[in-house]
Amino acid sequence: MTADPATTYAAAPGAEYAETASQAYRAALQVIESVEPRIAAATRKELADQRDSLKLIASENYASPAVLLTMGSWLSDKYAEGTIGHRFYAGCQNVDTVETVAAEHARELFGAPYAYAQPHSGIDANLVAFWAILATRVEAPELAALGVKHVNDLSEADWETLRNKLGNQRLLGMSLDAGGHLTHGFRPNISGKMFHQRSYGTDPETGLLDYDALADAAREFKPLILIGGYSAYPRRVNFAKLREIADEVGATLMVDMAHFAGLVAGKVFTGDEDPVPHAHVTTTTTHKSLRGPRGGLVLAQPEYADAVDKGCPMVLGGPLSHVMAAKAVALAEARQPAFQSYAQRVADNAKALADGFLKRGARLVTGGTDNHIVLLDVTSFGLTGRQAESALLDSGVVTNRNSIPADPNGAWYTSGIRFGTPALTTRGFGAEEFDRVAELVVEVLTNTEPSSTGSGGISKAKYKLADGTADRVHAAAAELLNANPLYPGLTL
Ligand code: DSN
Repeated sequence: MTADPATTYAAAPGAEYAETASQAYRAALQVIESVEPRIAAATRKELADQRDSLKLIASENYASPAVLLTMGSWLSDKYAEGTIGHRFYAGCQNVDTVETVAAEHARELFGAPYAYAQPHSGIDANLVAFWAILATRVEAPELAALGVKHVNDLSEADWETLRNKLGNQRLLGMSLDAGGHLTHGFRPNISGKMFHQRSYGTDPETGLLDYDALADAAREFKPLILIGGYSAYPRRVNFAKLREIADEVGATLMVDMAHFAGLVAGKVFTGDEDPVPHAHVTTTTTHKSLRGPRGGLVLAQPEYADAVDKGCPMVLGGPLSHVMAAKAVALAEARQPAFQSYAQRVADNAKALADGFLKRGARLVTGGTDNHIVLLDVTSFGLTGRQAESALLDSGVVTNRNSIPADPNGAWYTSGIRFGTPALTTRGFGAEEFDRVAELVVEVLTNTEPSSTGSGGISKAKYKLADGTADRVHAAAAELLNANPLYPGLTL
């Protein structure tokens, strides 16, 4: 089960400059230690912990040392509100270069007419997209009808009317328990408060997206914005169909590809499964399957580009220039052929993990996967997601609990565990290792039982892991991890 070094190198950029990166990190940690030793210690410990655990959180990955090192610079110190070549501060020539290069790589990689690299996170990217769509679809026509160029020129009464219109638009997104995201209209999130929202779900029998039901919901609700994309749906989406539905009802199609941007960049999702040519506006984070720094990105068709470009001051303050620089480095990495083999392995490995669960009798939402996510229904083990997540963590397997459709245990305890393959694929794991991961997970869950509440009931949080299980699984995981080292050659 030893990883092929050639594949590991291709999958995890950085091994070729590991010694230089080691020197850089040793020096940096020495400097940090001289100021606040606890932070140096926590930073060292985080690497050790990540090296020693099976990281299966679908939204996490391991960025290359080049990406990580890029963030530790004086670019962090520069304010650069505005856009490229049009800043509200002097001295932004180097930030202009950084943002230009990041946007250029994003456009080339995704084949997008326009890219905006400033959002600090996924929620920021989505807020920029929402307001750019509102500005284009609602504000601009209203201003034109009133013969006014800028909102500041509106009378108080007209501004009040426009504000009410902007705040009363409709949004249709995937429901949280079907796999949608908080920012797609979930009521406690700002997206559910600023929009009149409704959600679409999945077929109750198959767990799959039902395009006919979605079209019916769109026809009835007539949203201004139809959102595609997910954070826990284990299947591919036909974005050409979503665009047809959006066009039929006059909606703008916005796709949040945060989870699967790496599969789009790596050309695993092409044609109808590639959202970028179909969506009017596409948003993403840069740190999940895309394997870059923590941050956001917006791609847009030309008719939305000007409005997206006003992300600052519309929604954002000063861009994080050091992170935009790291986005540029990560996007440059993603344009290398090796990234495509990594992306294909992410999808192949998810299938291997799903097959490993299925052949051991576990129940998966939708019966399998064809992206990077596997959603395990743990009620078949008699557990809640909370109990399963904790028992797995005790055994060195890091996951997160997740709702499943019509979840009987609600959004806190949940009935599912979401698994993702990007991080361990970056480490070099292949199908054989993922089958072994499935075996270890099943071993933990079959050896876990719920505890009583103390007042006669069954707890949704407390559990008992059979003696010896955690040690056995830790040891088996260590074998897999040692054969596929994280940041090979990097020593602190
Ligand atoms: N928290 C991310 C995820 O785990 O999917 C999305 O925001």
